[in-house]
Amino acid sequence: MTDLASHPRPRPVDLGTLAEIERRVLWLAVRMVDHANGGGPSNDRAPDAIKVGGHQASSASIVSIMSALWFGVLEPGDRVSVKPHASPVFHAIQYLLGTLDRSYLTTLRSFGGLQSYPSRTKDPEPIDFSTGSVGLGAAAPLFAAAAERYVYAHFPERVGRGRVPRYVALMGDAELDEGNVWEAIIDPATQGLGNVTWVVDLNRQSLDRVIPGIKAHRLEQMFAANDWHVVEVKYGRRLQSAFGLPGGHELRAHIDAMSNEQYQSLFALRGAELRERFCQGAAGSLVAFLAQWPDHELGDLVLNLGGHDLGALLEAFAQADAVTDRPSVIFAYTIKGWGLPIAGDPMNHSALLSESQIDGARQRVGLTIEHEWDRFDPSSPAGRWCARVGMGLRSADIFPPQSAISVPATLGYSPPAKPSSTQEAFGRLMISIANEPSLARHVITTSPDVTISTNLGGWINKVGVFAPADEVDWIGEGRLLRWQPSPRGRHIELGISEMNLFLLLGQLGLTQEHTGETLIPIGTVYDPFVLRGLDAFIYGLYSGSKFIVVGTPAGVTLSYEGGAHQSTITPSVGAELPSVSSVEPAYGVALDWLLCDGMANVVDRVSGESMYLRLTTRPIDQSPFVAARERMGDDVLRSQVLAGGYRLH
Ligand SMILES: Cc1ncc(C[n+]2csc(CCOP(=O)(O)OP(=O)(O)O)c2C)c(N)n1
Ligand SMILES: [Mg+2]
Repeated sequence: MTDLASHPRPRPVDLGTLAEIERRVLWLAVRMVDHANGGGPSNDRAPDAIKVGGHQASSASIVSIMSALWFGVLEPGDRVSVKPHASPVFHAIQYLLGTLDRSYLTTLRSFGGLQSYPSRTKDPEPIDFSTGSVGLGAAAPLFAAAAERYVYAHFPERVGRGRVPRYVALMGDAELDEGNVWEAIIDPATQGLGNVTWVVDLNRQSLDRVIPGIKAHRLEQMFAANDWHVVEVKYGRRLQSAFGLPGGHELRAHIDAMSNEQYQSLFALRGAELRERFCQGAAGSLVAFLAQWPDHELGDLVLNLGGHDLGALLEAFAQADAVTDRPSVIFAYTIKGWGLPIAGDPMNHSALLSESQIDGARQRVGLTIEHEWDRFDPSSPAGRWCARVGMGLRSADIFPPQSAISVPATLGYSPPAKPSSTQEAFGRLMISIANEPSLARHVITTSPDVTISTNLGGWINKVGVFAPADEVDWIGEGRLLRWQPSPRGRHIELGISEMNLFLLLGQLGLTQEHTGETLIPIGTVYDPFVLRGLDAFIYGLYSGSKFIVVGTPAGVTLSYEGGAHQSTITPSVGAELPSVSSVEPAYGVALDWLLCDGMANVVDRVSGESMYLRLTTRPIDQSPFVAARERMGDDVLRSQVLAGGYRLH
């Protein structure tokens, strides 16, 4: 497998130019939201138009991180998920890079325009990961990197340009409230992915409030306990140099001990008032130390956080790159609404700048109304840098072609004479797939600790379990089931997290788009527990992923399993969800045809859909279907099965 230690250092970017780009990105993002809400001279909305919304403060919070990342770090092929409310920042960057046409800047949140949240399937420019349901987009790059690790192990020729791309997630701090984030990092299948970096935009605010007692340190320990490399970008350079002065350590200790609420309240204050609030609870020696800064400079000092220090951010990304044997997380301390009059206001989540505030912001970046949407002058340093970075990043995603995958119309299933169940047939069909190497090489299975009880044992016996490096088979030796983890295995075993199942399936079903190699992912789960992963199921479909999920056993009566194992509403889930065909075959041969059709649909990246199969452990007499085949012939019956219904006599 390719060495993950192949990341070059970030490009040597001029910090002055980077700061100029950062300010322009902020302006464009803020103005896009303003325009969407009817602001500005190009206003063509009725004054009583419905509230459109948009998030200027959330965008401002992450503008430094995203500017540093795109203009100082990313290389072709790297993949990034962007927190939902930073969509305007993302589009502003794509515009400056020359990837997004100017006409889109005035279409945020309008029909056919830029989406409120980054969307793989609906936005006009390439988006690596959709986001929106907080926590899911944050975790997606980790699973994409796990999927890519699998692809590179099985198709080493797919390692593009001799380097393993970065997988970066940019997330809000409140996204760490979502349990799926922790389920993701704890799973053995996501361990050791040194090309993954998460960046937490630590502005200490969520939607409603300043988050009480959010203890970054505790969160950092949770990552470290899961073997993540933790990087902290807490203080900007002004604060760091103040800490270095005699007595400066007291300043640091005072800030570190301060509650989020007290710190956040400083943003509303100026001059002497700010000094008084900041010094509450401080020792006399610290008050004396701070006297060297006049009132009008104190705010710039004590509110100087590292998440807006471009040099500190580039250094943090370099530290993340340097650790290549496990994922990294960067805790970047930021200010929600940074650089705007609403900075740090606890109620700023959905706040919009007034017209005069927009005028002020436009002036601060040196633009007039006539030129407010302009790109940089192409001959200026910022203009040249944007063009150079844009050209480089756009050169990604040209993959060497892959040979066609041919999926047969049938795996030749022959039903047993005695009654049998669809789950039993599924197990036998998977063995048939294993016996067709050209097909099996693209098929990958995964399951949240129900591999054996969903009948994948025979398949595993033939194809083995995936692990990044060879492991000893401690379990299988001398038994019927071989459980031999190795880079050649074709099954990824997960812990009992249905969220992780669907997040992984979602990313396995996008390897064509991310790596150029199509996989046919088949996940198995007890059908009642599909609902435990439902939001990630929806997320995968919305992202345009293609996969097969097998809910088995399914049904209202799982006999001895009792009431807790009844999947009563999953049929309607399957029927209601778009982009997935939901089927519940009764007979083994019907399942054979459907499974083949499902695989062909996964391979068809243009018009194919995902498939949700509900199977059962109840054996039934197969002879009525045998009779139907004789009566109608396979061609007719098969087309009726695939269409969704057929007649038995
Ligand atoms: C699953 C889910 N629940 C709730 C929301 C509504 N929501 C959107 S953003 C947000 C708060 C996000 O706070 P944070 O992640 O800290 O972002 P930031 O402060 O950067 O805006 C909430 C509750 C959502 N989008 N998804
Ligand atoms: Mg936040």
